[in-house]
Amino acid sequence: MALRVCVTGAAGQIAYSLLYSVAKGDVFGKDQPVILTLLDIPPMMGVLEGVVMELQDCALPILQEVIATSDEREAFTDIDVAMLVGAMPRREGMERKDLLKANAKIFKSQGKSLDQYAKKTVKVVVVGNPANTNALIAMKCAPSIPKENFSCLTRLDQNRAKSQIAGKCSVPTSAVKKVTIWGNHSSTQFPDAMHAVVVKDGKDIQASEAVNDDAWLKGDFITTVQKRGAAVIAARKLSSAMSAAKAICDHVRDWVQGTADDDWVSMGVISDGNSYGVPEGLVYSFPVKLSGGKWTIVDGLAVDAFAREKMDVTAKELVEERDAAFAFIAD
Ligand code: NAX
Repeated sequence: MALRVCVTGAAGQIAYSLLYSVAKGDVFGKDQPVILTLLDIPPMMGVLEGVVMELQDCALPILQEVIATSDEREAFTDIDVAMLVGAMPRREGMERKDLLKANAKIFKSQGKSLDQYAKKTVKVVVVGNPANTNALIAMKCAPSIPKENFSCLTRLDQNRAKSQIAGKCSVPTSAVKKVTIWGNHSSTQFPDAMHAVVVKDGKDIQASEAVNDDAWLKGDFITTVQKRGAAVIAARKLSSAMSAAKAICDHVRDWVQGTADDDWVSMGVISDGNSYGVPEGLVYSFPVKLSGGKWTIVDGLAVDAFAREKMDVTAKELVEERDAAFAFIAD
């Protein structure tokens, strides 16, 4: 049976990398047929037609069908996975609250459509910013779908953090494990290497020992990861796209296929009020283990005063975003 996978923002730059990876089997396996449903807004239908042509021209063996549409019902009907990449971009002169309002409207509508048309088992990853709060809105507007099926992407931040540590220790990224991103996918996020492990000369050692530079781990490491998106924009004049697409593939692949026993990943998931002092009812990025298509928050990690302060700052921002966004969708 083919899996139905919806990608929104399908005419955009992240989707341009993402669609190829999904359609060639990077996420669900090289033998798993997929049907892609591509959603974008009506003015982008011409561009989307070009993307469809290119997908056809890739002649990919597992790509069974491509449906391009601006109709949420057509895009979401019976889907197994939703990659919600499309969002209203921040335009010049736009205040943060205007951006929140425009996106609250989009994710309210998409949440309702998921509720009505998608499979109840659908797995949703929200990428479009503000990703955590957009995921929360979609979840709230889709009460018939379990809350656990909604997530937001912080895997790009995790990959960035992993790569920074690997570079510092002169090891491949595969040798860095248990890196955590806490909180919001914004500049308040807390990239945390305190529990991370680096494999060096065949042995697992604490990242703090392998890095051997506490000032860096508590300073430049954190700010580099927090500001990496802005650095890419400054250099490329466009926001991260190839790396974002790769991270979406990593996120969904691990959700479906599971994490390794000796590692965890970060994803934005609903907080239950019982984990690490994070208020209930936020989509907050936690360290999670994945198995059988389900996530569990890694518990029992020690949180020192330094980490506590950073985890609270990002939680506070998410509470403010949530309260503003909920006021908008109540209209
Ligand atoms: P683009 O502007 O290239 O593409 C976005 C696409 O979404 C456009 O084609 C647009 O027409 C479409 N769109 C807008 N409203 C829509 C709607 N209601 N339904 C369907 N499609 C709609 O942006 P791109 O670079 O692809 O980035 C997409 C989103 O990802 C942005 O919101 C961006 O901020 C966010 N990002 C999130 C990241 C994360 O880690 N969570 C990292 C990368 C990226 O910055």
